[in-house]
Amino acid sequence: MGWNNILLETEGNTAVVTINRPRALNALNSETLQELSQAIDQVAGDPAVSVVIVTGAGEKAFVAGADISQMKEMSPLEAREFARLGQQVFDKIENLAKPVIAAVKGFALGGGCELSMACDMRIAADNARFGQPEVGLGITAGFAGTQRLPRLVGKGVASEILMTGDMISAEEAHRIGLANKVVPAADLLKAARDLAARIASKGQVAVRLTKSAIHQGLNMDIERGQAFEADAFALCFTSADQKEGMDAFLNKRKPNFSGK
Ligand code: DAK
Repeated sequence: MGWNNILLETEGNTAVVTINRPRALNALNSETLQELSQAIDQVAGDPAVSVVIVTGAGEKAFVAGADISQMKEMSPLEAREFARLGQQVFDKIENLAKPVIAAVKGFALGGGCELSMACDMRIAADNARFGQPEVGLGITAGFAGTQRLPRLVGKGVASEILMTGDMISAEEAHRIGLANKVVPAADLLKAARDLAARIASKGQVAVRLTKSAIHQGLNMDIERGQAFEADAFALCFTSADQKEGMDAFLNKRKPNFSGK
């Protein structure tokens, strides 16, 4: 598909979705959000894709936030449209039945930090800078930063990041659990692909149900979460992957999963 602001490349079982507006530090305007939504639909419907990597083009930024020049001119109704669009796209990523890895180099600010948090995991380049600078613009975070950041790093640390607007380094993001690991910037995509390959080598029915149980469970009390987990576990027993995985273990061979 011909998009202006998104690149989509598939290599083996991994799709790489790149936000491609480097001159505006990949800031998210409406067109970019719409295209991102279409790219996610495309990878969702591609049976060859097991894992998705989301990254930003250029050396300086993952995504420097929602597009301030577009937001500044919005009427309240347009702002609502824009907010709804962003929330829908981020929810689509979080609910995608395939794991999504954010590969973050440079700035991941505001909507960019929030985009990375809608992904299942974040790998940070050593030059990554995360932050929620919205309070400095006189607005609150709007793409669920006030909700996802406390769930990821705890209330106290999230409050400091969201209320000061201060940026944090890749190392700090790693220390507080926002980034899974930090790698040299030149190795970022390779590290993300390596992680994707490790996940893609496992039974995909189980991987997808795991994603769903983690995500749904975080929004439930532990009893309902455990009931959901038991159902997910039971569902695995309808799959060829479960039979293959257990047979391979018992016969001391490597499993050959079909994803079915
Ligand atoms: N929007 C639009 N353009 C941006 C941008 C952004 N967020 N960030 C950078 N740019 C543009 C700059 O304007 C500049 O354009 P030109 O002047 O060259 O035309 C170009 O990218 C390069 O940026 P700089 O010249 O500023 O580069 P520096 O290295 O000097 O500084 C920086 C990099 C990242 C520190 C700086 O650009 C910066 O502070 N950018 C803004 C970061 C920011 O505040 N991000 C948060 C945006 S607010 C909501 C939904 C969503 C949101 C809110 C509500 N609802 C549902 C209610 C989300 C809000 C946000 O994300």
